[in-house]
Amino acid sequence: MKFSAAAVTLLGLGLILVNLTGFCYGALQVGFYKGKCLTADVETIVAGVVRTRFVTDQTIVAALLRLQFHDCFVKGCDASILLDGTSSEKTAPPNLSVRGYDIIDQAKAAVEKICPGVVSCADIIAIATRDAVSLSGGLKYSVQTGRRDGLISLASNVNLPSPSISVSQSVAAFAQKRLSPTDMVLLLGGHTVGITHCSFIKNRLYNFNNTGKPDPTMDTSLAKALRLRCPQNSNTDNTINLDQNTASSLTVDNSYYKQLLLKKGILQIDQALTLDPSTNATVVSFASGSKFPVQFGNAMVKLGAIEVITDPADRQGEIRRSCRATNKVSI
Ligand code: HEM
Ligand SMILES: *[C@@H]1O[C@H](CO)[C@@H](O)[C@H](O)[C@H]1NC(C)=O
Ligand SMILES: *[C@@H]1O[C@H](CO)[C@@H](O)[C@H](O)[C@H]1NC(C)=O
Ligand SMILES: CC(=O)N[C@H]1CO[C@H](CO)[C@@H](O)[C@@H]1O
Repeated sequence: MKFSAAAVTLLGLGLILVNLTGFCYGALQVGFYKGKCLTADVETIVAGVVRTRFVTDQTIVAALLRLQFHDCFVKGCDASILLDGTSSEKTAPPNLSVRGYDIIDQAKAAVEKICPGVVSCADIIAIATRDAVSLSGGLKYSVQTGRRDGLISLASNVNLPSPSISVSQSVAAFAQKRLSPTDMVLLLGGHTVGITHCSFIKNRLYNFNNTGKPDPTMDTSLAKALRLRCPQNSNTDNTINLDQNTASSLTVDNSYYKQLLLKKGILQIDQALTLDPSTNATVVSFASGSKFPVQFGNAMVKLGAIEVITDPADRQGEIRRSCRATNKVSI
């Protein structure tokens, strides 16, 4: 008895020591900015900017979701995607058509005006994305904050999955970020809003897997309609809704999974989720019932926690003054 009490005390001391030496990183938390800005609430300021923009442009939901995914999958959720520069992340080909930078600038300007030097750009991405999701029919999940902004942004770090990746390759890419196959299926549910371009799916429409034929796993009438929208030898790169249910192509709901079961997935990886034994049951389960909103929120929180910098003592992080540049001359 005595011995174990002493052991517990020792263990406790050890944990305190570990904390003092900074070995244990500060964790993300809900409401990190509560009380940090004396005259206003940080999340309320960001929400106002997002709401105002949403009134005139509902496509910001898709823009912000994709922006957060691309930020978090490359060097963690540290706003590295926002840095300008001739060879920064945003100049890498997969960024092509990533949007929403201006909304983050606007939200940053609004918080800096009231509370300078306090709120990271990485947190603004997470808060703004959560707000956009909730404005478009999704759940207002409790967003975690406390991230610091990174100092490095290199196009050569960008290694994002391609739309024709196989399910097992995609599972592996998400596993590298400590996300499960279920998290992956949920996060790909982000494709319930937004658009893609013909260039990403032409292979499925005309010459799938070098067969000279369309992808047999796509609904034949959808393939026919998309061939009209995406002529084989045209230079115009038209856009296509990722959620083919026109009534909900701007809504964060489970319609994406229902469309997949109708063989109306747009990207190859979307449809592949119904074909692979490691993901097909998950698709079926989210296509019905009401589990999606809560679980999507949970998955977004996990996405937002990838490789974050939270410790102020960590020399790799800072609170940027402008989201487009590091405070010091960049390295
Ligand atoms: C294997 C993983 C993924 C692949 C291969 C992938 C691929 C793509 C591609 C090719 C596009 C179309 C880009 C264009 O035509 O301009 C796209 C759009 C989009 N992606 Fe993903 N994606 C993946 C995961 C995710 C995740 C995890 C999210 C968010 C949770 C997400 C959210 C979006 C959104 C919202 C759009 C529409 C963007 C817009 O309308 O501006 N994607 N994705
Ligand atoms: C594409 O073709 C290769 C080689 O024939 C085959 O192994 C692979 O399974 C095919 N992929 C798809 C998605 O049909
Ligand atoms: C998933 O695929 C496996 C293997 O093809 C199959 O046995 C199973 O019934 C499928 N599950 C669902 C829910 O479709
Ligand atoms: C916003 C931005 O920097 N977009 C770039 C994305 O990548 C393409 C291709 O590398 C560039 O041409 C864009 O300027």
